[in-house]
Amino acid sequence: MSGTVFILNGPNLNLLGKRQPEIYGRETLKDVEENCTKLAAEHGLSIRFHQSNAEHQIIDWIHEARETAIGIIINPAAFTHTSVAILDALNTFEGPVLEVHISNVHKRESFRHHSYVSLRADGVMAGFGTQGYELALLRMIRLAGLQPVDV
Ligand code: CA2
Repeated sequence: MSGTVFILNGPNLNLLGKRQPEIYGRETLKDVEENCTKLAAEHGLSIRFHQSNAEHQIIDWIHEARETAIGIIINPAAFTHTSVAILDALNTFEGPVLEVHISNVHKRESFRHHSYVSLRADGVMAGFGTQGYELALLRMIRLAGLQPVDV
């Protein structure tokens, strides 16, 4: 394996696939983890996949990633729109950061249009459903230098 990518998920995403399928689809977070694990392995990467409803836990994982990860993919969920603390933590991480939203936040309520995390993210996926995680991982594979990158 040539590196580890942290995939971090914020509050209520443990309910993925179990509630509001019209917004978030039918795949569970376990399904997303399995898909990402398989894709990462195909490219010689490993992943650490986590979800928490607690802001401090997400910050602690970002700190851990500083020591061990080549990149972070994060769906901060509602903390996207509120958390300066998660932004500050991400600003201490030196590798690529990709932000994922399952839904198209720009098509939803105006309070979802602003993201603190986007001030740090190198790229943002929104509205691609749970496939957005795999698309972000493919981008991470490029950024990690495992495939050529143009921009
Ligand atoms: O679209 C996304 O991925 C969001 O990050 C999801 C957050 C929301 O606050 C953001 O604005 C956009 C909410 C996550 C809640 O996840 C659930 C999943 C299934 C059922 C209920 C909640």
